[in-house]
Order: sequence, then structure tokens, then C-alpha cells
Amino acid sequence: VEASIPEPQREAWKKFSAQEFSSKEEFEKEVVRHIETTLARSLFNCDEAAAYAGTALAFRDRLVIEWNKTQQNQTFADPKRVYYLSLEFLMGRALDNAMLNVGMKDIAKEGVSDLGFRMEDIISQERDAALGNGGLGRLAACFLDSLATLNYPAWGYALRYRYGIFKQEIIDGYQVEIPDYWLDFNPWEFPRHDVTVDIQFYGNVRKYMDDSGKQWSVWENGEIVNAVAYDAPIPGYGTKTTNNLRLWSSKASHGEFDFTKFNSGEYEASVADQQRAETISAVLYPNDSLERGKELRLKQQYFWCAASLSDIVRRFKKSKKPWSEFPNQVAIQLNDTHPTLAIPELQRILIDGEGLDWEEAWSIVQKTFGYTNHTVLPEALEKWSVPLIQHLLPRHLQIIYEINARFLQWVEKNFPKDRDMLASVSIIEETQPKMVRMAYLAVIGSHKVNGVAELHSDLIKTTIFKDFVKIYGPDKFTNVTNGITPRRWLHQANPRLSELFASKLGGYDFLTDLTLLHKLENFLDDKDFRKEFQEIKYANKVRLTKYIKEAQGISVNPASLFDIQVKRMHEYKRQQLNVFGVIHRYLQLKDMSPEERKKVQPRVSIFGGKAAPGYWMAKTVIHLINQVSAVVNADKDIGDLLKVVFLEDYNVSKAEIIVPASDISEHISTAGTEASGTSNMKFVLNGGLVIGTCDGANIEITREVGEDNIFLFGNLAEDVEDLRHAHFYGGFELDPQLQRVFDVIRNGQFGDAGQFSALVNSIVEHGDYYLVSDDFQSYVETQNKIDEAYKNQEKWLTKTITCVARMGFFSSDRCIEEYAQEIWNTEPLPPPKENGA
Ligand code: GLS
Repeated sequence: VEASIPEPQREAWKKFSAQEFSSKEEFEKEVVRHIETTLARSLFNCDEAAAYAGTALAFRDRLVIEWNKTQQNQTFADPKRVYYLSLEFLMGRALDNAMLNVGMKDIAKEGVSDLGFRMEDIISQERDAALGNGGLGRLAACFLDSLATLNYPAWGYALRYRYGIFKQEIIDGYQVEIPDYWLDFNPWEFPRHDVTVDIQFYGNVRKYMDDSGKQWSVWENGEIVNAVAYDAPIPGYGTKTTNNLRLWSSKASHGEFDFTKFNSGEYEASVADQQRAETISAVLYPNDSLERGKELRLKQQYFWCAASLSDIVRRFKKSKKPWSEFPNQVAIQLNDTHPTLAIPELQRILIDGEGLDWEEAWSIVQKTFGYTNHTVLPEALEKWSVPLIQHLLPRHLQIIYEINARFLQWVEKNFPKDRDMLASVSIIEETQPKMVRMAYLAVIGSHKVNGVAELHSDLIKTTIFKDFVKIYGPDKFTNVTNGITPRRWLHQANPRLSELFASKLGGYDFLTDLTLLHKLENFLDDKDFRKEFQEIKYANKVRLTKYIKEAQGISVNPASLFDIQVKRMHEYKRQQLNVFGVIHRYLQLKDMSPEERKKVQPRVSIFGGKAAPGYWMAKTVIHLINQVSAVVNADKDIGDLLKVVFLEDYNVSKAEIIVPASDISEHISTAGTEASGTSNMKFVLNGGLVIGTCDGANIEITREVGEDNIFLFGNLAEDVEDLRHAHFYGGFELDPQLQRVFDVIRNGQFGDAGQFSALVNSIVEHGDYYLVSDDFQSYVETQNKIDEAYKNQEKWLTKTITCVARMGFFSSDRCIEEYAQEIWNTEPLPPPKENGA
């Protein structure tokens, strides 16, 4: 029974119900109250950290009030809800976003100034919520912003990692990983100790028949771990809708420790269970596009899926609707295969718990789930060993086998002549040990499968899911090209540019309809606009210049061309191609006469990104970049003509400084490997141009901005296989310019050559899988074209403004509308009009 206040007493509640601050004075009052009472500090010991805390708590109160109203409204209306299951949400900082989304930043800025602080200092006190690795996790964060902004009733579900992605330090040129304990002070979360779910692992399955002759399976004798909910409010922009991100934390089911053991003096053993349980949600696995098959990771996945589904099912059951209504009330999106266990888990709940028969349950499951694929890289496709699943989740393994058996029977019936097909589409891979192919299970258990950019969505249909297209037909597969939220990636990261656009377009409507930016093309000849646009870019470069000096101690000239590549370190993303290009540039500069050097366009090459701790080759590339940086930056001969910077610990809040400062950004993956990429969109939206391969969303960016406004180079996806083949069988001829780069590396010009031999050999001896040698020449030529183009600043400016004007398509609002229509079949639920409003 739900607790509820009786009617006569409700008047008192209404009278005293919490109110939002609406003026500067009320805001200040809230900040001071929180500093004095919540934090027990005073004006005599209020530092920037305390001022941040007070400000954050004042805004948190506001969000909670709206959060409560949103949830109440949704409970009454009981619309179809969207649940976005993602193991990663790379949220970054929340305060600035909250202030801008509720539209109170200006008031707050004046308020904190009255209290003796500067807003920038306060904002920079906040630690990033870094519960993700890279693009996949940041996409999930952008989607939450769009879902709330567009008033969709939607929840995110993830894990409350005690440690987010590690902090990166560079020591002697090497990456060192430092744990990120981010929960010291987190004003944005609400523990919901009343929302605790029992999660079972291990145990056995018992079958029995009830009096009516019905067969049941019971999963029993397992180990129980508790999942405790922690909620974070997600405010929409320009709307009162405030959605929920629910993070699960693991806890031992018997409380702090085992009393029996404690009482018999076994103190260590008494807490061991507790620690083992808490380990489940302790740490985010730091791999991007790479799976490692560790038992703890599988435990995380099940723990999170089971807790989330139990929550979703409980909410559905409150409505007392029949089970057949479940898919009309619930849409669950699987962000990659990480939550695939939700499929057998829902089937288990429906048949073992609710007594539905298999067919009825399975039809509900398939209608409920949608699956987004984010990569075709073989090393990222998840497979779990059958013995491991058998041990950890015995009932789920039975269900997976049953799903597979019924699916294969159906395939056999419909494609009787195609024997190879059965083995190739089976969920079970017949290796030693047998493996469960999670992507196949996700395809079979969902009603729609989508890729994240056009090329990628085409590729999945012709490669990894080819046979499934034959089986289900092409309509099950669709594309939703990724997008980014203009609130964070324009308005928040680049406030001056946003303001300039608002002044020209008559307000900030473009922040919720990014296609309105097309009207900026009307101002291409407006001298004031152009001047202001250019000044803002320069100011952003100055801001980054200061940051580079502060963080890395390197002085760069903001008038140089800023060439930026920031993203996870990965061989397929080819930071090695970039750094080889930098070495080539350096060698050319060294060859030049002083006269020739005068004609050179000065450039700063900026890198940033984390390597997975176990990814040795990616770490080697980081090391090489840092060695090159040390040599080049110290070369007096070269001066400002070339500087090389590796920015430590790239994350969301640093991206907000880096992205607005690019002239050129690099998106140079081997064609066919980068599913989409999303930073490409962010850089262009902020008035930078792109050098890129015909890969992922670069292709659609080209379609939108026009070929003249992007620097494309390199081989096409369709030629990659032949080129790889040729490396092995056609002999290998190295581009002479690249040969020279390798020679100087081998001569030890950038430190101990032995350190880099595996990197060089991966290209010259081991088949150059990522086609660095094939693309090197066109990469270098294209960089030269960029130098030339940059010299004509007026033309360059025209290109950048044109590009920004044509970025409307890449708003995550457009993505969410596509998901809502094509996959979820859901409608927005706008907040009710307030009394008198
Ligand atoms: C990724 C892809 O590698 C990116 O290209 C893509 O933009 C992102 C979001 O769809 O997903 N897949 C992955 O495993 N990590 C990613 O960033």
C-alpha cells in the first residue's frame, strides 16, 4: 500500500510545500542557508569549494521540486515510458548545465558575485561525473538532455560506480592511471534506500509441476546481493520536465557485516562478503570498443539489468494493466550489447514469475526491446562463455538455449536449403568453450536494430548481421545518425558564440531547433557578424592557450592554426597517422631555408585522450606523441612554426574548453571502422573545419556542409579489404616520406627507438591493418592544402560560418525524435500549465 496523507491534512502540505527561488535575493538566501546549515560553514570559512557546494545545493533543490512534479504528472498520466539502458553515462559537470537549462545562470552569477565569488571559479570546482569511456557514454548523456528537453517520459538506468574512468597523468611521457574517486561530495544524487532490489547469482534451477499440471522452473539457493537506487535529476532546457537517471549501487544483503561471524570473532570474514558485494558496482571498466570477458563485468551487467527490470516491471504492475499492454507502456533501448541480459531476464520474469506461456512472453519481449549497435570492430563484439553463464546465471542459460532452439527451428523451416545459415546465425558459437554471441541475442530479442550513422548502418547489414537481414528482411534494421546536444556543446561551451547567434536570429530558439542556424547564411556578408565570429574564435583559442600553459607548461601562439585530435587512443582512430604527419612536418621545416620558413603557416598540433590501461600499442602512441612534443617544442630553430601538445586527462569539462578553440580537428579513422564519431559534430558546430576520412558521420557532415567545406582524404571503406589483402600478397612498398619518418624514429631522434619498434613494425612488417601507409600521402597533401586555405582568412571564415549554419541535422533532438517515431512509438508528455501561468 502506498503511503499517502489523508485529505484533511493535505492543506497544510500544500501551504508549506517547497518553493523554487525566483529572484537573486532568494537564490542568495538559499546559498547562504546551505553553506551555514547543510555544510556547517560560515562567512569566515567559506572557500570556493563551499561556495560551489552552496550554489549546487540551491540548484539541486530547484531540480528536485521539478523532478517531483514531473514524476507525479507521469504517474497520473501513465504514458508509455522510455528506458535507456546504458552501462555508461559520461555526464561531465552538472551545475552549469542545470543553471542554463532552468534559465537562471545570469541571476546566479550576480548572486554569487554579491557573496564574493566568481561564477567561473565556482563552476570549475565541480568534478566531472565520468561514468563512461568515450563517445558511447557521451551519446547517452546527450540523449538524456534531449529526452528531458523534448518532454519525453524517460529514465536512464546505469551503475553507480565508485570509481569512474581513471584520471590520466603523463609521467616521463608515459600514461599513468590514477583512480577517480568522485563521490566525495556529490550534491546531485539522492539515495533511495527504500528502493532496494534483491539480485541473485549462482545457485541451481529446480523444475516442478503444480496441481494443474503446469511446469515451473525455480532458480534457488543462489547468493543474494542488494541493489540500492541512487537518483540524479536530469533537467530539460526551457521546460519544467525533469527526468531521472537511476544508478544502482551494490550492497551486501545482510547489512554491514555477518553477525554470526562477527560474534564468533571472525572479524575479517565478517566484512569479506560485504566487500565482495560492493565490488560489483565499484569500478567502470576502462575499455572503449574492446571487450575483455571478465567475470566481474558479467556480474555488473546482470546486476544492473535485473535491478532495472525489476523496477520497470514494478512500475508497470502499479497500473494493473494486462501483460499484453506491457510493450505499449514500456520501450527499452539497449545501448550496445552490454544490457543484452535484460532480454532473457524479462522472459524469465514473465514465465517463471508471472506464469505466462513462452510464446506470449516472447512476443512481449521482442516488442519491448530495441538494440543500438555502436561498432563493427570484431574485438568489441561481446561473447560470454557458456560455462561462465551456466555458473553465474543457470536459469538464464536455459532460457538462452530455448530462445536459440526456437529461433533455429524457425530458420530451418523458412530456409530449408540453407544449412550453413544455421551455424552462422546460432546464438551459440560452437567453439571450445562454447560462447554466447550477445549481439545475435540482442538482434533476435529486439524489434528494431539500429546503427549510428548511415555508412555504419549499411555496414552492419552487409557484414555482422548479413544473415539476419535475409531472415527478418531489411525493415528490422534502421539508421539513426548520432547527434549532440546544442545546449552543452554550443550554449554552455561557447556562450559568446551562442549569444552572437541569438542576436542575429532574434533569440535562442535555435537551441531547441538547431536547423534554424541555416539563417546564419544570410549574414555571410555582414561585416560586423564576421568580425565578431572571428573574434570569438580567437578568444576561445586564447582561453585554450592559457589552459595549455597552466596544465602542460607549454607556450603556444594563439595566432597559429590549431589542429586538434582529442578522443580515445585507439589504433583504428589513427593518432599514429597524425603524429607521423607531425614528424614529417618537422623534418620538412628542418630542411627549409630561413626564407622558406617565413612562408610557413605556424601550427599547433594538439592531442588528448586516454588509452585503456591494458592497451599497450595505444600507450606507445601516447609516449611517441610526448617524445615528439619534447623534441619539437625545445627546438629553437622551429619556434612557433610548430608546437606539439599532449593534453593530459581529456574529459568532458576539458572538451568544453578545447572544442570551441579548433581551426581544424582530425577524424581520421581507417574507413569503415568509426561507427559515427560525435566530436566531429561538436567541432564544426563551434566554427572549426574537419580533416577526415570517408567514415562514420564524416560522410553525412560532408553531405550537409558540402565537399568544398571539409578536407576529406584517404581510401574508401569499400577498398579496405583489398588493400589489406594486398599488404600480405602483393608485396609492401612504403611511401618514401613515411619511410623517412620511420628512419628518424629508428635513429633514436625521439628517444629509445626500441620503445617504438612494435609500432613501426605493425606497419612495415605486420600487414599495416589500419592502412596508415596507404593513406599517408593523401593525408600529408591534405594537410598542405589546409595550410594554404588557412592563409586566406576571409575564405576560411566563410567556410566555417557556412558549416555552422548547416549543422542543424546533428542535434541529438533530431535523433531522439527519430528513435521515438521509428523505434519506441512514444509521445511527449508536456508538463501541465501551472495555475495562473
Ligand atoms: C562508439 C563508436 O566507436 C563511435 O564511433 C560512436 O560515435 C559512439 C556512439 O555511437 O559509439 N562505440 C563504442 O564502443 N564506443 C564508441 O564511442
